[in-house]
Amino acid sequence: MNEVAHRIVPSSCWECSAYCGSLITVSEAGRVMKVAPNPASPVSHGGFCVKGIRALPEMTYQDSRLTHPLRRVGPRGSGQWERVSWESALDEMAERFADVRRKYGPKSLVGAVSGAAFSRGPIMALLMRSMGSPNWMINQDLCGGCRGVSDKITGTSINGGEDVANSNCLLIVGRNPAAADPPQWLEIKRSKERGCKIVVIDPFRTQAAELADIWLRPEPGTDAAIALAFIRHLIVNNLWDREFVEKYCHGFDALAERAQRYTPEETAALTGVPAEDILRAAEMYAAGPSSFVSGHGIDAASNGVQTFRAFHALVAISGNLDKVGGNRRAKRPPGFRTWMDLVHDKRFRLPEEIEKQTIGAERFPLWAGPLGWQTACHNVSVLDAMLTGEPYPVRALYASGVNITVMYPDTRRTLEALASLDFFVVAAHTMTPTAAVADLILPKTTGLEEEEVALAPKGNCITYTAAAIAPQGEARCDLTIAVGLLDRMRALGEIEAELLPWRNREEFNRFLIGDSGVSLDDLRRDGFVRFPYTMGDFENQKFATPTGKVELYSTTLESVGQDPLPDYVPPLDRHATQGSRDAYPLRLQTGIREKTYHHSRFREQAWARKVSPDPQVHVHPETAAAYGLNDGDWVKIETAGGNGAVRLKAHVTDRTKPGILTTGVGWWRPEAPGPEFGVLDVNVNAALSYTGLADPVSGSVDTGSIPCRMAPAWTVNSAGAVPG
Ligand SMILES: Nc1nc2c(c(=O)[nH]1)N[C@H]1C(S)=C(S)[C@@H](COP(=O)(O)OP(=O)(O)OC[C@H]3O[C@@H](n4cnc5c(=O)[nH]c(N)nc54)[C@H](O)[C@@H]3O)O[C@H]1N2
Ligand SMILES: Nc1nc2c(c(=O)[nH]1)N[C@H]1C(S)=C(S)[C@@H](COP(=O)(O)OP(=O)(O)OC[C@H]3O[C@@H](n4cnc5c(=O)[nH]c(N)nc54)[C@H](O)[C@@H]3O)O[C@H]1N2
Ligand code: SF4
Ligand SMILES: [Mo]
Repeated sequence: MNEVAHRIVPSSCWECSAYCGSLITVSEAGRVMKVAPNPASPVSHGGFCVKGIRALPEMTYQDSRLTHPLRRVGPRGSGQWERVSWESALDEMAERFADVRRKYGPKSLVGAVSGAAFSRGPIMALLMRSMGSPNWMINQDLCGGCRGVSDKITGTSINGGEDVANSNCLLIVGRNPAAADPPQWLEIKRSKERGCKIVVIDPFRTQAAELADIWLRPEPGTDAAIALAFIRHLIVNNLWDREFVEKYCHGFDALAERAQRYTPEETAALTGVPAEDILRAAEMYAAGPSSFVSGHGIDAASNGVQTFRAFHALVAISGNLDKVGGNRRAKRPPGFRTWMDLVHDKRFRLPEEIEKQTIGAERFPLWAGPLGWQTACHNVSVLDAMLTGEPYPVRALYASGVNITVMYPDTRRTLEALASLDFFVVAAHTMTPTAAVADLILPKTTGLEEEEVALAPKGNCITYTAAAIAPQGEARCDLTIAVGLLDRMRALGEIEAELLPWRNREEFNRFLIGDSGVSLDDLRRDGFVRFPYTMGDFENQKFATPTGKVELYSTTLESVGQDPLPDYVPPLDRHATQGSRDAYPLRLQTGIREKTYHHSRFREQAWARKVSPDPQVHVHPETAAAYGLNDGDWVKIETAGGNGAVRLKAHVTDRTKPGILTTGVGWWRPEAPGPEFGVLDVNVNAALSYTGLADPVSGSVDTGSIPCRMAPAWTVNSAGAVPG
């Protein structure tokens, strides 16, 4: 077909949290012909990536796109489906939810979504609350949650506020921007060219480490000690910002005392980083203004909140908070509401006594429930509740925009928990190992088909995602699905409260914009709207902590019996005995990003599989030699406390450290037999544990630094991989 370009629609890509500005060329026939970067975007400055350009349109148009509701006809997981109308899909969903609600109570209904980083997060939370359940599961215990909790309770509020473009020193910690955030990587390279210094803390030699002036290569999980050594260096040498600390910080003396222990020598012993490198890096950071750029590498960890507390305290006492070239605090046009605001807004809440029963709130009060960062559940406890009925039964689940079977650790347990449910619904674009075990699948719109309005802290702007084209087939957006379900629940008399008052996206988006003065017309015209803001205005932009100051000493942590001062806590040890130590002599790092994939997405796209055909595990040459491994050999990996083995393909490289195996996450094989689609074979989460040792504040488990063992047990022949 000869297509004629008809219009260019300014939009924003939402395939990852970089929110790049895009320009979408749409044909006369209403088909997307091209997705390109928008150079005018204040968020991405022309940066973009192949996932936005290629994967998003392909996901929208691929033959395997889900375009109408599917209802299970055979046994669960048998792959036998019938096409049903939306009417009958939503009728069934409402009836089954109502049954469960009557039998087990409203709290036995749970939603699962990625979190309040996308609109589907608050929509799910408010949908569940409307039916009387405080329970919604988010990904953030595995993603950014330790950072989020620390940022909140410390009062820094700097998430997304790295001022890379104006900084004199970037402190990049546990972050791999070349793969994970292409627009930020572009900005980092530009900063380096103009003379900005770069300190990288990462056990793996990333491209950022190669660009760095100083690369610190610690033992995984020991970063807090380095942050405390920096703090000590600033204090001992009088390089801290006395004026800011005296006026706006709580607990400096106690912090100073705590940091005393972290001499360069002591820190070197704890982290494996040479003392002189720690000192040089601390001096570089102290010269400032410096910007702390953090990532997943120090987040999903059993000591993640304490590690972030140490870095957030460093940012504050060094005077880099809300300073040009430092870490900007979150800005917004007055009157604009974020998705996180909706989740916390008093108007959309259940009574406190119900919210306190959110699953996991008792054990992790600063994570789950009314005091929690996002008010969501603790996932592991929800899976427990499905399997045991404790603290109360969970019998029905609606999952939208998450692929929990692949992305939650301990795949077998997740599958067991899902199989135990009375009813399970998934909203998705394509068949996934999660959707494959559902009772009902609802077809979801993609980021080319639905309108989204969001605050983008990175660009100090409101971004706009256009519904550039009509949905393929009968795909619907999350709000439309939620409204359809609630209408039916209302008719059945199974609503608790009207907590999702919007009928369509336009109403929802207009509510977010509120009286901020941002115009939807301007957003539609440009794809973004900038807003003015002031830096360092601490009198007007208060610190939202009990003392009203940046809490170096956290009264919030103290109130729940946790250490109020940042400290280095060794990652929780899954080795119960020396025997275990001998049996699991290596350590596994998971989650390193691949340019072609967003987690478990796009695994069905041929171009992506051509670029990254197999799940790789990076093995140091010394380790490879000790195991008699060659590059390209398949290996079997098991972890201490894990619930199975997985198969990965060895890539021998000195990017990783001896004794450490570094791999990605999100692997499954759409072409393999369902319902597993390889999820118990090549998906690293099948080898991990999700129970037991967790961060005492956020409930996060270690997805890195996990004791493991490896066996070169697999060979590949023309029939694929077979046990060797
Ligand atoms: N292409 C692509 N981009 C993505 C995603 C994707 O799936 N694909 N996912 C998006 C999402 S949701 C997220 S959360 C972000 C994550 O993006 P990043 O935060 O950049 O995470 P990673 O790419 O996993 O990089 C983590 C880095 O931490 C290092 N690391 C591991 N353990 C430690 C440690 O103990 N200490 C230190 N200092 N470093 C450590 C690893 O070696 C790695 O270099 O990426 C986003 N961008
Ligand atoms: N071991 C280990 N586990 C990890 C990690 C790790 O590093 N190691 N990383 C963690 C991190 S950082 C994260 S963020 C999570 C990611 O976990 P998930 O969020 O589950 O990951 P995705 O693969 O992006 O799954 C999103 C699913 O939703 C669909 N989807 C995409 N957009 C939309 C939409 O607009 N609406 C709806 N309804 N559906 C949509 C996609 O097609 C896909 O099937 O995994 C975590 N799990
Ligand atoms: S980095 Fe790629 S996937 Fe992420 S928002 Fe930008 S274009 Fe989209
Ligand atoms: Mo994430």
